[in-house]
Amino acid sequence: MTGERFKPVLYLKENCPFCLKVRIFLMESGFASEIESRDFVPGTKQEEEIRAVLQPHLEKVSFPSAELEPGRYVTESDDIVAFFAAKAGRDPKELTVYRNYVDGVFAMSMKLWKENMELKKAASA
Ligand SMILES: N[C@@H](CCC(=O)N[C@@H](CS)C(=O)NCC(=O)O)C(=O)O
Repeated sequence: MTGERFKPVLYLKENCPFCLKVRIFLMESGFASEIESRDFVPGTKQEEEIRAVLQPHLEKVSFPSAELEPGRYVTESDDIVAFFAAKAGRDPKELTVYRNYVDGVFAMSMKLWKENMELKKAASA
């Protein structure tokens, strides 16, 4: 027994827009020091190692992923933010940078991604 408190572990992929959402929330809320983050660059050995850790605990590995409590693994960025927001006693909607990112650049990139998918589908039909 070490007596050390469990810190949630966050698995983040570099340049992933969903991971950036969680990163911004943690930084702006001041909660970043309460978690342990494991970042990786796609295509590296580190990614393989992280996927091997997560695989047994998740139906489908995606990023961000987190072990929020011992043995409790989740993947949805909104669920991860909601968990940390509750812990931090912060409402994400009241965080200016977070809200600007989610409603601005993030929403726009999702819209463009969907449009691109639809155009590709139509072009190949
Ligand atoms: N709805 C998910 C979407 C996450 C997602 O699609 N993440 C991408 C990375 S940007 C991913 O994990 N792709 C599959 C993979 O890398 O194996 C969320 O909000 O967390």
